[in-house]
Amino acid sequence: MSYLARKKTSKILILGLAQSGKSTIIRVVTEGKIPSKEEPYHATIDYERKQKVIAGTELTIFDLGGQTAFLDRFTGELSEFIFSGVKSLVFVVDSIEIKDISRAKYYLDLSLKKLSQFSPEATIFIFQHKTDLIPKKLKDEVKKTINDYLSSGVTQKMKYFSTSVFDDSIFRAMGDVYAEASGARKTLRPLLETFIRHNGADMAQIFTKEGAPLTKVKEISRFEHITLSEVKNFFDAVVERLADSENQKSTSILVESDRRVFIIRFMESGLALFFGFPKDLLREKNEQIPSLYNKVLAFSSQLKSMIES
Ligand SMILES: Nc1nc2c(ncn2[C@@H]2O[C@H](COP(=O)(O)OP(=O)(O)OP(=O)(O)O)[C@@H](O)[C@H]2O)c(=O)[nH]1
Ligand SMILES: [Mg+2]
Repeated sequence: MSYLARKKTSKILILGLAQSGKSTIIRVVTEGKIPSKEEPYHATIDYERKQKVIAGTELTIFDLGGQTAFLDRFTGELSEFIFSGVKSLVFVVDSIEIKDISRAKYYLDLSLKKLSQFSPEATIFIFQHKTDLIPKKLKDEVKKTINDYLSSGVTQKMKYFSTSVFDDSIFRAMGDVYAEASGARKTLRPLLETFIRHNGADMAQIFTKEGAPLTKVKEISRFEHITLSEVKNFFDAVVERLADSENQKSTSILVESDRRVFIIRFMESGLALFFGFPKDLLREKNEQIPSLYNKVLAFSSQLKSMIES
């Protein structure tokens, strides 16, 4: 056995036609910043690699240039190198450039063929992207048309997301990709469920620090009474505080609304914990806020040791 600690690694491919939005998606979800509407387009030459550690797994995201010459090379002479060892493949398709859809389908089919050859276990995601450009009334129809078209003749299971970098959808979709590729869903969720059970949180989620949700606990991780954007505003407040404090690598913040106490904790590992507790339940249980706060810190330490082990 090797004495060197083996780090868990995972490869993610982001693929799609030129200008479908791949590099923008990666920038938004790894930096947490929403771009301006008039962002100039810079084609990706060849491919770019981006590293991201999620819950102890190092993810390598391959942003593959979408110009035809590159796509032909990736699915041709380079296919073994590109498609080997892949954990997740994300195929991005522009919702508006319908004239290009058959070309997108051609490369999707070719990629799926290579994937089944070199990484048959990989999870496949379809991002029907730039949904902000579709008139509201047509959204459902466009979604159905594109997804039906892309899925025709495909035997593998594919996970569909409608996405835009101008709302929460891209964070939810990439959160799912991260959770799947890092194995975080399996490890984080049971821990979170136990915490919720013991402490009566009615809102709970583990995010990347940019705001991509990594877990799914029924009714508790999908917020209806508060949007992901609001959570991200909380995050910004924490980040500001983090910038103010010199040598603090992890930090927490407590916010109260009329009916809830929110506790947010940023961990050194780049994860963020978000909890909401109903005040009436806290009163009922005679739970004091400082003790609740300590429980969140304890949970964070537990998570940290689990991730590092
Ligand atoms: N309206 C809208 N525009 C977007 C969205 N995502 C990306 N864009 C725009 O789409 C254009 C192309 O984005 P890129 O991310 O560079 O495209 P790409 O897929 O990486 O292109 P290649 O590198 O050539 O393969 C840019 O002008 C982006 O600002 C979105 O969700 N909505
Ligand atoms: Mg690009």
